Amino acid sequence: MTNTLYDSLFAHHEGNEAPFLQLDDGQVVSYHAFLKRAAQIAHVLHINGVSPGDRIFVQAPKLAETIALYAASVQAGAVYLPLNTAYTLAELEYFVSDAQPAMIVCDSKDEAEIGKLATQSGAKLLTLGGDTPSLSLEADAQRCVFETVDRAPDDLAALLYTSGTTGRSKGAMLSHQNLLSNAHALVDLWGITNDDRLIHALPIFHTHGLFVAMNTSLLAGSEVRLMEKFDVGLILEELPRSTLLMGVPTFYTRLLADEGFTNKVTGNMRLFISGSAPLLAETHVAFETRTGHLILERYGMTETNMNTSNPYSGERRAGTVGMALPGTEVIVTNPETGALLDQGEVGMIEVRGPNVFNGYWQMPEKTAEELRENGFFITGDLGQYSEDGYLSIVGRSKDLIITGGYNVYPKEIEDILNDVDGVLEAAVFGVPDNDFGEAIIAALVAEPGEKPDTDRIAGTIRDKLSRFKHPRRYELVPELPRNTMGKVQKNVLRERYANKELSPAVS
Ligand code: MLC
Ligand code: AMP
Repeated sequence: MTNTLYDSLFAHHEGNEAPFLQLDDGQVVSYHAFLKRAAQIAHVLHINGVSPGDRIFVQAPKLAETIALYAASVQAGAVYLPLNTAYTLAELEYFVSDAQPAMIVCDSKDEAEIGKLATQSGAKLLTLGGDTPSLSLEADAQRCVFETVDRAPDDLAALLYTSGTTGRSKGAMLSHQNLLSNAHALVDLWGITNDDRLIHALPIFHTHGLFVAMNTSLLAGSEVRLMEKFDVGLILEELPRSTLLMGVPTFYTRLLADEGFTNKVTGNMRLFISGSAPLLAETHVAFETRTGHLILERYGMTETNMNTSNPYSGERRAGTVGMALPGTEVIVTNPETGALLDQGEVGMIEVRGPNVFNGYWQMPEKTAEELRENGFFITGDLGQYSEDGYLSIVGRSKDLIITGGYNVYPKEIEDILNDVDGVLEAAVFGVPDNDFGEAIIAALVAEPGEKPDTDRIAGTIRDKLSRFKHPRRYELVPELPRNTMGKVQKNVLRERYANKELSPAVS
């Protein structure tokens, strides 16, 4: 047995002095130096008791060291579990209890708070970032060579939590094969090589920034301009010496809103890729008019990595997500019967292939509901094929809001709002937003004779949920619209509030 994921992404760079990561402070980390650091960190995992298959729980800043921790986790045969840096302690508590990690790695500034979680769960705590990060200090003392742990293609490499319609997050179990097959497909399709220089401004705790962007760069040996966060000014500076940008639609609308974004600064660029949320056809057109470049839109999800992509060489069609990746099957079925539908008919998108995950962590019933025995994963996205084979996503059967590329399940927010004194019931939904694509609104029905205080409610939400999940507005309504079955009609609420001016964010 070997560890093909480690060998393919990392080991082959042994001795490669070419630049891998270029950081905001100008520091450059070569592939060779990166590998040595990853090996030192793999020793730290080992001596702190991390065994193959153990989860490493990571809520850490976007640093070269954090990416080396990901590499070390793969090399040591562990399961990498990255978490949104916006998550509150209350949110993290659930993930720790569910995943039972052997190690927690957090930002040094959060050591005291997250230390309590580590103590409760019995996990070893190490830190990254700041002046005296314990993981880095321990790594400094280790050897730069680590004997790679054998892993089979089906063994887990990562556990990524996605929120669920029931309000409870589910851990998607991603295998070595899932990650590697997808990286190969994308590198081939998008023609990524070691001549590329990627502007990396996405977070590194989700599929997009960690796997799509980082794994493809590692496989191809590209240079990565690692930005701590998305910043229009910095991107404008870097574009003339870069070739590739991967982003969510907000990246592109924000770039277009800046006059400095011209065909001059994009002259050296080879490819702009968009995904994680729908790219409006008007953004696609405005982008081409301004720069001469056609954004390449692709479609994926946490459970499946990438499923479809517009062609690199053929027509990139606005409003569509292109065709299935080579090796992956993407079909549209009748949501009730599962029967295959014809081109032009709208139905459930289902996906099968080496990219599709192994199931949800310790949730066999949920896995059985969404992953068919024949291997097709029921995505919850509704789509339609054109006659010439382009897939369009036309809606979702799941009650999901996507804001700036982050998924938010209304149920999680509604559960908290429904528990607030004076609130009879709540409905949370998304309305179109120029910047984030969708913005969150909460409609509240008061208990008879009560008048809920929305500032106090916003305070309750603030303590419990990440900032990106906070409703931007609360609306007190006499009742929620319902259909004859008694189900709340969110489409009616969405239409009712779609064109209303959003008041400043409630924080
Ligand atoms: C930040 N805020 C958000 C937000 N991001 N609110 C809603 N939705 C978001 N996505 C909050 C901030 O906390 C801040 O709160 C206020 O909104 C304004 O913040 P900002 O400074 O304008 O935001 P910024 O930090 O620039 O972040 C915006 C962003 C970021 C779009 C760059 O959200 C981002 O990087 N999104 C990418 C998400 C991603 O990687 N998704 C991939 C998932 S994988 P305050 O308190 O100041 O008001 C996946 C599979 C696939 O979906 O197919 O790829
Ligand atoms: P996540 O669970 O964060 O992986 O988000 C996956 C979801 O994002 C998918 O199920 C889709 O609903 C959505 N998504 C991803 N890419 C696109 C796209 N290009 N267009 C529309 N929706 C997308």
